[in-house]
Amino acid sequence: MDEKQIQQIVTSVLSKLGEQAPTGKVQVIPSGTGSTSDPAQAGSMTGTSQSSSAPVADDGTSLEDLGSDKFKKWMGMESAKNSSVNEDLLKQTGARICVGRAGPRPRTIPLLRFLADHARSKDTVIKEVSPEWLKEHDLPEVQSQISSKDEYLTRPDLGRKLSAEARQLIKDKGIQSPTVQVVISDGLSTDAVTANYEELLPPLLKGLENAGLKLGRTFFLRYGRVKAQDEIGELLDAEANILLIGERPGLGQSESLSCYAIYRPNSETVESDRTVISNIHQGGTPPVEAAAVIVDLVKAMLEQKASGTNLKR
Ligand code: B12
Repeated sequence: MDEKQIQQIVTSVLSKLGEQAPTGKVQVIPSGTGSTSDPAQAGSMTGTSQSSSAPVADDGTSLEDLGSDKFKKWMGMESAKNSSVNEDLLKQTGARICVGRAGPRPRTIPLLRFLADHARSKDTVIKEVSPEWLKEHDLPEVQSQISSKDEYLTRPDLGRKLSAEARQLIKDKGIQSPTVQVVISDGLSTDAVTANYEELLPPLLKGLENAGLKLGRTFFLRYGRVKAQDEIGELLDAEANILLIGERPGLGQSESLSCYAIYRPNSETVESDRTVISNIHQGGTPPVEAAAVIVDLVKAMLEQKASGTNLKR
């Protein structure tokens, strides 16, 4: 995709949301210089001798980021019949392919990347969204009936219910009978919240506002599970509830957010009443594009007074 096409997409998404096109040009950040499209760099990493395949320290103080494109797009197969096919495949996915092997064992770079991805995934589950971050984004915090990360992981049932304090705070600080109530929750990925917030929340709220909808006050739900959105929606008598929640991370994607949407949630709500838009992150549905998709989804839900399997899209 060239710069002009990217500029056009950004302009059309922003205009859908009722926003002005940016005055400056969209900045394209070049992908890892060591990708296979750069034979000089690739050569230095795929080098036939074992010693040259080790990543080098950039400034003598730290190793290179094993999660960078340079490593994700690393070509580990050295004797492919038609290497251009593999190179083409590599360009199209962040999946762990074309990593090669050293006899029956993984090669060093894919092994290190695997360990780094695994560590990143574990970190994002365990980390907390800091109170400072919430303050900076003016998000009132409420909590489920969970009191620690350990409990969160072992008691999903309690993550689906609000604590007594949370119920009170939502009643006190929330706006009653909104058309749309937005909630953001850490769920299974803290990075999903912090990495996507800036590009998702402001355009989403602006888009809903421009559609003339009455918005509730956005809350942050700590230790949340999807079903907690029903209780929040019911407490505030919201027509539509939108929950943005961190997804279970994979090995290679730990910043993915999902939007679970439901029309008139209540205690009788079942999973098939819910609609999900998943994989919101820079390498999936980009957050700014997701904002436009969610605005359209909300409009359809309100028009049809339905969500989940009852909604025609
Ligand atoms: C874990 C998971 C499951 C688990 C959920 C068990 C559990 N209690 O956690 C199981 C295996 C049961 C499952 C089942 C299904 N899943 Co599923 N699931 C996921 C996964 C890998 C992670 C979800 C997550 O992290 N949620 C956040 C945490 C915090 O939520 P939670 O409260 O702990 O758990 C709730 C959600 O996970 C939710 N949920 C999970 N899957 C789905 C699917 C739909 C359509 C809905 C409405 C809700 C839902 O149900 C759980 C209980 O309330 C995602 C992949 C992704 N990238 O998001 C796919 C994903 C969400 N699932 C998907 C699908 C299609 C399904 C099924 C319809 C498969 C089927 N044909 O039966 C069913 C529907 C289940 C339902 N709840 O209605 C798709 C949705 C595609 C879409 N955009 O519509 C995804 C994106 C996978 C994919 N790429 O295809 N799923």
